Amino acid sequence: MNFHGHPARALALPGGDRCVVALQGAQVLSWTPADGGERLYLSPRAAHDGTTAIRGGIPLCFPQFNQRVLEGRTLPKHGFARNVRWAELGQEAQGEDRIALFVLRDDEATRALWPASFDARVAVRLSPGRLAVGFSVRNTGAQSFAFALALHSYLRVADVATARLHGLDGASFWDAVSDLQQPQRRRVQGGALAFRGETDRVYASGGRSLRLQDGGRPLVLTQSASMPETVVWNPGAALGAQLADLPPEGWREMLCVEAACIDTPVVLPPGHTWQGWQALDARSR
Ligand code: TA6
Repeated sequence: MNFHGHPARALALPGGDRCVVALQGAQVLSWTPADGGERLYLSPRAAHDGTTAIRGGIPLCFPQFNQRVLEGRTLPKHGFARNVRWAELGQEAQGEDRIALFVLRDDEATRALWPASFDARVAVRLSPGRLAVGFSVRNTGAQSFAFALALHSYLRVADVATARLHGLDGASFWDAVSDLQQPQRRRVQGGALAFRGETDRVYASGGRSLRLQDGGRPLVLTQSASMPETVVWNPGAALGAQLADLPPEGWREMLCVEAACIDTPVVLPPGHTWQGWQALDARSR
């Protein structure tokens, strides 16, 4: 199928839950639980040329986060996994759930950017009221390699100014807006997180379950212990206006809450596999 210009695959449950995954980046672009509307933000101005990063959904940042340098090489911002087409391995049913599996292996183009032999998989699991994205990577080469990653989820909110993110009270964080020149500086979150202007923080969230309150629509976010950080990003009006692939008011309708493994890159020895996941739960509780 084609979804807003992106070659994609759809997953659907008999109860009405649905999600759509682009082949580029194995990136979830849409998730609509049966008893509600769209829960992910996809910019109407997102590129769909097959190689430019798609602004919205759940991009996978791999093998680096933002513009950090790994193993002496400068990789593209947020790595290359989100810029390339993944192969679909198929779909399967497990109980009430449906799972779609995608794979990316190293090739000449990836090795030119990052000298690693790998087999990376994305598993998108759609359950009633719930969406989980799992990522695994196996080192298929003879040398260890290091990587950082994030599931850079763009959540749809009615108005970011009234949204609140609960669950990070007491967690330490690094603020990329105010402390960019002080990478070691840490602050501590007090209470729920509200959004006034540009927000770009890396929280040591260590297994906490978070709750995004957006009007009457709560969303519970969980992530694997292998992803010890949560990045919270909203560009605000000024930076939002500079992003050509975001409409002028688009920043109001999105909030990125990203499961991440950034501060200490993973070092993966030959033959070993690393796994991580993030789950979004819209079931009322
Ligand atoms: O996750 C937050 C962040 O690293 C921000 O600093 C911001 O740059 C954002 O990701 C989006 O990056 P992108 O390359 O997709 O425009």
